[in-house]
Amino acid sequence: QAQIRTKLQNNRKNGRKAFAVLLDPDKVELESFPFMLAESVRFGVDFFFVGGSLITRYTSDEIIAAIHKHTHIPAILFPGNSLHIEPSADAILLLSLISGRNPELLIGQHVIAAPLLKKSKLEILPTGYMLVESGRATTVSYISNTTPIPHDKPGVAACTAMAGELLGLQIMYLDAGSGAQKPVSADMIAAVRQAVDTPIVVGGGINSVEKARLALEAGADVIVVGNGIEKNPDLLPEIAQAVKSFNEKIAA
Ligand code: 1GP
Repeated sequence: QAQIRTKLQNNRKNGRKAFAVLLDPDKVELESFPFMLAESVRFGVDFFFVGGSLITRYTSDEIIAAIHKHTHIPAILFPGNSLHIEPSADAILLLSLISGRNPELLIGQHVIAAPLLKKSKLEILPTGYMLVESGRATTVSYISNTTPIPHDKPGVAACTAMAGELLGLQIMYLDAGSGAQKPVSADMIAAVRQAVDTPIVVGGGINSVEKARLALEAGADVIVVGNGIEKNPDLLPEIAQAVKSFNEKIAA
């Protein structure tokens, strides 16, 4: 039942890191998609996050069907709003946008989604979602109508995560937004790591092995990469390898 949560908690206990690839239905190329899925299996991608703030082209169900056809990697919804719920996925990051003060994204959409989620077989992953300022306006900051946490205020992020954990949220997701100019800083990840015991997911602007390593060393449990792989498919095996060697070092 709670397979993904259990995996995340066990990883957290053992210091193991995980690699999630973000699949934005607006950016996936369906022709080359099976190859990308095969690469993900080959290099040990742990999770697919499926979603985006705005979906205009393919719907998530096409993407999820392909994931299920070609892999056993869990497809986790990363929804922009309650319209993005797709019951054929394996799980959903039930995001509460705790860095913002927009009640719709803190609780409003959740009320709308609750009966649907209760009926579905989706594993629910209650997640404190924190947007972090990234050097330029991202789609998510515009669409969510919220002010992100300033890049150089790790203390604000730490207190926000603490509050989220006290409210019972089980995962903290620090996101600089897709295509961010600067990813979440190592200082901020480390401050959140010190503040809470939950698994920490970090994404947005991780477009090199170096940036991935910095996030892992600072305390990220899961790193998420989307844009970087869309632009340079070789980044998938490279980052997968970096995560793997990180885990091998810990095991040794
Ligand atoms: C965005 O965390 C994700 O919500 C991933 O961002 O597309 O910049 O990798 P990128």
